Amino acid sequence: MGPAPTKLLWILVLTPSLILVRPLAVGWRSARVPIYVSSWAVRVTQGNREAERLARKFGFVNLGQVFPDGQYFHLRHRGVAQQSLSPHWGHCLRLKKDPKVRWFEQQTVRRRVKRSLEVPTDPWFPRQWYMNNEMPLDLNILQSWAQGLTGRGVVISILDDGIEKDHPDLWANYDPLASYDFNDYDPDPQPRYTPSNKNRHGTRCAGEVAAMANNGFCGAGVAFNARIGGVRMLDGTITDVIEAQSLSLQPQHIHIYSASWGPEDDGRTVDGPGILTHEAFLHGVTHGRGGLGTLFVWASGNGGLRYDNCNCDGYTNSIHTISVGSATRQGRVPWYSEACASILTTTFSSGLATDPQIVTTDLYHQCTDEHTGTSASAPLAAGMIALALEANPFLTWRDTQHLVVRASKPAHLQAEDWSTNGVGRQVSHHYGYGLLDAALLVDLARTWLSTQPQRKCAVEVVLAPLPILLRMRVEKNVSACGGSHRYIRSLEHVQVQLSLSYSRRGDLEISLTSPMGTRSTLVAIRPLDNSSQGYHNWMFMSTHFWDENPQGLWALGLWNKGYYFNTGTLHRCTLLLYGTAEDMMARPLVPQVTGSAGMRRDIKGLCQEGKATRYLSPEERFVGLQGGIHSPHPGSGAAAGMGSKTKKRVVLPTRPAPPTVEQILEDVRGAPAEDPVFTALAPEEPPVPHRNTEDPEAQWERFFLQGQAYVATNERLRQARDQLRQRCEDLCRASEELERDVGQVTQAALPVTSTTSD
Ligand SMILES: *[C@@H]1O[C@H](CO)[C@@H](O)[C@H](O)[C@H]1NC(C)=O
Ligand SMILES: *[C@@H]1O[C@H](CO)[C@@H](O)[C@H](O)[C@H]1NC(C)=O
Ligand SMILES: [Ca+2]
Repeated sequence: MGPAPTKLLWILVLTPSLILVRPLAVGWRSARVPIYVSSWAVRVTQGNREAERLARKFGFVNLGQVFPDGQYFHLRHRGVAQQSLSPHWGHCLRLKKDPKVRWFEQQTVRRRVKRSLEVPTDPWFPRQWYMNNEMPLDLNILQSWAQGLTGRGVVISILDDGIEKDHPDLWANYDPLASYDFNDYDPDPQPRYTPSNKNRHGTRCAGEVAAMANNGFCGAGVAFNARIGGVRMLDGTITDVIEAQSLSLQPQHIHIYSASWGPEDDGRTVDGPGILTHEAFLHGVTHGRGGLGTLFVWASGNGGLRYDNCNCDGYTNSIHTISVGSATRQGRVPWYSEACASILTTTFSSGLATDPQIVTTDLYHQCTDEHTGTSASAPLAAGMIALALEANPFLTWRDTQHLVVRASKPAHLQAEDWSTNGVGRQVSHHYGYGLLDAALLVDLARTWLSTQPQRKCAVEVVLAPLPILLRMRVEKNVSACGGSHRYIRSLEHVQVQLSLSYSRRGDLEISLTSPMGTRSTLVAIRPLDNSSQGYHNWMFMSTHFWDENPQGLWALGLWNKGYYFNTGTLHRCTLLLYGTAEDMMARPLVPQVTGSAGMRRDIKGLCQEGKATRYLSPEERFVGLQGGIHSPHPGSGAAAGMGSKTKKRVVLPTRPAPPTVEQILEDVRGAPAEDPVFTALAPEEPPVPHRNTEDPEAQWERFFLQGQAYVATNERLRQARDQLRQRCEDLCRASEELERDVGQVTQAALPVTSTTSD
């Protein structure tokens, strides 16, 4: 009945899902028999002198006091086996007989499972105020880590001025396949070192995403187990070709591209992607990531001081990018921040000199706490999205945006323009939907079912030229392509394609009001924009109508807010609605997996209700995927599709009563070979995303089924894990009772023995 054979059996049974089971196996083993080690705790009243005397007399080594100034001493005996299944009767007897010994106990191995809310030990982590729970409303990243999500298996590339790939806090996560140098056309993205360190930007952004954790250096990245690459493309002449090549580097390998650049933030430029770059975005979202779509995360812009507006920047303004704004620690709009209708979400960054900044890796193997600007916000969001992708690898590029909308909260962010849109969400031109919450994002991601294929409905609002008046409103009653296969019930992005001439472009404020009454400013006045060029087929974009029903009266507003004698002509205006025929607000609002939490012990070993439930690591997830359940009724919802089917396939044991000592002793003789829970966790090959040529409907059908199977399996495994955890806890408790019993037996036996021996 030694521990070896049973342990072996456990390994055989448990290998499929090591991460899940490792702590449980340990817990189980401790439930069997106490293992005695070669040290004793001894209480003597007369302090160290008495302990020394005891040690000399019986051959112990005195390892000193357990508590300072206390009576408890730690003694070790070199002549005793390091681990033994029985206590050492001889030494116990001698201590028992010594009149100066008030109490003693031979120590046993206490197997303790580490609790999940581990805070990284990196020396600069305490300075990472935006993610270390130091403030009540931070990015909630510790909570996602507590669920075991750290970006494992996700690949991110920073498109910037290079990456110091041998940096001590980056090298282990560095991914050469996600890296390239398009400035020198070679595979090495190492930055070019200059006296002013101007090429430190990419390295700083990379550390925010994936700086290594618990390595005793610098801080920790948001997704510290993700793979990180860098594309060097900003340190030289930038062309459409270079941008397009950078954005389409390895689209089957890289999941997320993070970019913190764009046209000059000078408050007067209206510029966007060229033909090739536009094509790169389009190709990325349709073919990248096996057809799920590449994720492009973009910084909104640093033109705040020049009253720039990021809707005049065709990169952040693209429906294919997730545009990220910034907030200071105090929850204010930073001085550099640009507002616009295309911002989707916000993370923290620097503010005034008195505000703390972002901690990250720096050139020359250094660490900095002075990373700033909107450039610092986008990588934080990219890291958080990596956590969501780890939680659910089947998210499409649009699913991700849906989730970001739902996981962003106004929190304590201050702005003059917060307003409630037609589906009841708070939205602002400074922050989009607000501060991104990593824990909420991953919770929602886990149970999210793929959205239907994107529909696009174009509505001509103005065909014949109209003179632009001082303040005018152009209305259009829209059916949202009702009655056709392009009909849209729930909006995602809304674009307005405009051609107009105007004497001073920056004086014209343009707004769009939806049938549900949401007014979004497509461009605010830009005092420095004195151009007389107007807009030529410029695409404005707004995220503020997300999930609204587009049917009804839309209104384009044009308002001269500058020079009274400005004149102009509105040549053309097309409203482009994107979305699906599904009523997205009819989906369940809350994550469905917050149910039964397992019992857990706190640091003191007390049993208590667990707060964070740990979900699947990639290993566990892939184990689960192939055993997935394909509901014959797409649309019936995750919970419904899962429930009945699961129970037929896998008979989960009902929550067991705490086992009796006899049952535990039975367990000692060998774990059951057939455990219904583990049968459910049979290993399979992970699915490999593949390029495909299927039509969008078929592709969506596939994503939907995969996603639904994923959600169902995830839920099933969560239930199984909760039950296992409960069982483990029961066994731990019973084991401790057993240890106590054995202790009492030992103590009780000693006086008897003492009369007959020695
Ligand atoms: C828009 O058109 C629909 C259908 O023709 C009509 O029922 C509705 O009253 C119109 N709305 C407005 C505000 O004109
Ligand atoms: C706009 O302003 C800039 C700088 O103030 C000036 O150089 C330029 O000539 C102006 N352009 C027009 C069209 O007025
Ligand atoms: Ca570190």
